[in-house]
Order: sequence, then C-alpha cells, then structure tokens
Amino acid sequence: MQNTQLSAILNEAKAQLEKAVSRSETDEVRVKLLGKKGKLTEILRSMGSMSPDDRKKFGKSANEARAEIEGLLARKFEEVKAAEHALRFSAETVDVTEPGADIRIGVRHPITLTIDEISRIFMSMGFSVTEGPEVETVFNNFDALNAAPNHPSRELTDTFYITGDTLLRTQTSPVQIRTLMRRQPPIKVIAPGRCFRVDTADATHSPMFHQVEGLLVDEDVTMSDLKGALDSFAKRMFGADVRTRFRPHFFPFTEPSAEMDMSCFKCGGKGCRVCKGGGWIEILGCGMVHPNVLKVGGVDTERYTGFAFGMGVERIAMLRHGVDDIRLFYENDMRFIEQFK
Ligand code: 2NL
Repeated sequence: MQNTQLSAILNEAKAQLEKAVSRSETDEVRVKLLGKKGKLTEILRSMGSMSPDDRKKFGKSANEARAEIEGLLARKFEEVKAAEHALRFSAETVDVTEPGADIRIGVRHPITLTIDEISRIFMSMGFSVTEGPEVETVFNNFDALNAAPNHPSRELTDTFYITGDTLLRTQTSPVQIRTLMRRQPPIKVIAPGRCFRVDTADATHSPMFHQVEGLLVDEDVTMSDLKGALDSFAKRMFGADVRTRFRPHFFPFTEPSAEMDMSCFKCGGKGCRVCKGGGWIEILGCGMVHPNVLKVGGVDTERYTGFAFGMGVERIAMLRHGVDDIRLFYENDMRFIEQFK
C-alpha cells in the first residue's frame, strides 16, 4: 500500500465492518466505499490527471485495496449471515414434541344435570317435557292459577313486574296453562325452567331459581295416581328404600293439596343431620288440579280430572349432593361445578 488515501479507506472499511451486525449494514459499507459514488471509485476517477507511470502504480495499489476490501466484505457477509440464521433459528424454534395447549371443555351445570335426571324419570312414565317464556302475563302466572286478586304473592314486593300485566314468572305453571289452553286431554307434561321471586339471597333463597312442575289431566285421574307417580319418582331419584308421606297443605291451584315428604335417604328415618333429626324431608308440593284451573283451559271438568306437582330443583340438587348453600350454584366457580359431572 503506497497511498495514504487508500490506506485511510482500507482502515475505514475495517472499522465500519467491525461495527456491522447484519447483511444490510455490511452492504451499506460496500456501497459507501466501492459503490458508484463510493470513496474508492471517487479516487479512481482522480487518476485521469496522473502521469502514466503514477497512474499505473496507483491503479495497482487501488486494485489491491479493492480486492482486500472485497475480501473483508465477503468474510463479514458470511459471518453476519450465519449470525442472522442462528438468531432466526433460535427465535423460531418449535418443539414439535411439546403437548398442545390444554383445551378446557366445560361440564353441564349441576342444576341442568338435576333437571335432566328429573325429566328422565318422568319421561319414562310417559310425560313429555315442555318449555315456555320466562317473561309471562299476569294472567298466565296468577289469574289462570286461581290465585285470589289479593293473593300475597302478587305483591310488588314479591314479584318482579315488567309492566302492569307482564312479569318474570314466579313458577313454571304458566307453561302448563299454555298447554291446557292449546290442547285437549289427555295431557301429561312436565315443565322445567327458571323462575323469579323478589328475595334476598341467603343459604336457601335466591331471587332466581329453578322448578320442575308436572301436570296430568285425563279421565279417571285420582289422588292415588298422584301418590303412585310421585312415590315412584322419589324412589328413583333418592333410592328404592325411601318411603313417602303426604301432608295436607293449601295451594290456590289444587284442591285437595299436599306436601310430599320422603323418609330420610341418609338415616332411613331415624333422624340425622340431613333431616334435621325429624326422619322426614319435604321434597315437593302437589294436589288435584282445581276445577277453576281446568276451566281456563276449556277442559270438561265433569269428564276430566288431573293432578299437578311442583318442586324446587335447587332443593333437590342440594339434598342429593349435600350442598349447604344455594348461592354456590350461581358463582360459576369451576372447582364447584366440576364436582357434579
Ligand atoms: C311447590 C308446589 C305446585 C302445582 C305446583 C300446578 C300447575 C297447574 C295447575 C295446578 Cl297448571 N297446579 N302446579 C301444583 C301443586 C304444587 O308446586 O311447592 N313447588 C315448589
């Protein structure tokens, strides 16, 4: 190397390539020094004014410098290319043997499972399952069910009214009223679903809860049919050895009316924590359909009679599974929900 300009360019090439970390940065160095407007190119242009002798010598040196820089560039290029690949490989590494992300499949809710179980039992006795709206008319929810105009459950403090004549149903009976008004006997349906009553939530109360009601209307239906069907239900839901008893009660929509107790499935009736010592557990309300209700559906009350019943799904689920707080059903804590699948 005989020329200070050339050695300056060579040093510049070395210094800049030292810093370059990518192929594009390396190429920038090439353009700056060897490109059309590069420094070396510029110097070569100035050779025109040299004597032939100087030009020959300088040209030789310049070619050597170019060759050296090209060599440096080529080496650097390979170096950063390898580094870039290594970086990309490590960044894009996929462990094909890694197990896939856990897909969480939900489970059916314990209330759904309980409704399904109750429905299955009544379906096996020939009942069909019917559904209806949660927003109902005051007529379907109260008037049609023979509730006196001053019946306490009609109060604003007990029922969620939407308007003066619509409300959130307080039981699923309106579904059966709809069935009665649409069809003629024989009628044999159950109506599971969500109900609403103004209530402060505590361990046994919730303003939203579920019921399964049943209605059977046909010729020659008696209280014995009611007792047989509901006793059979209790045995299949809670165990073949439970016994049932019927205590007189009052409902506006049935006459006579009763509440059904079953002997405690836990202690067999001796008295324990589950039955609170009494040996009996109340599980549903029932009765012979009041003629006034049958008349709403245009049913000939001289020819047909019927029985009806209603039960709280949460209560049945709590008894069966030993759940002590109704609010657990509505918190959507999967640790709770998943125990019932
Ligand atoms: C209870 C009591 C009951 C009914 C519901 C009913 C429906 C029609 C006609 C007559 Cl369309 N009755 N339903 C009858 C007796 C009792 O529910 O304690 N439920 C939780």
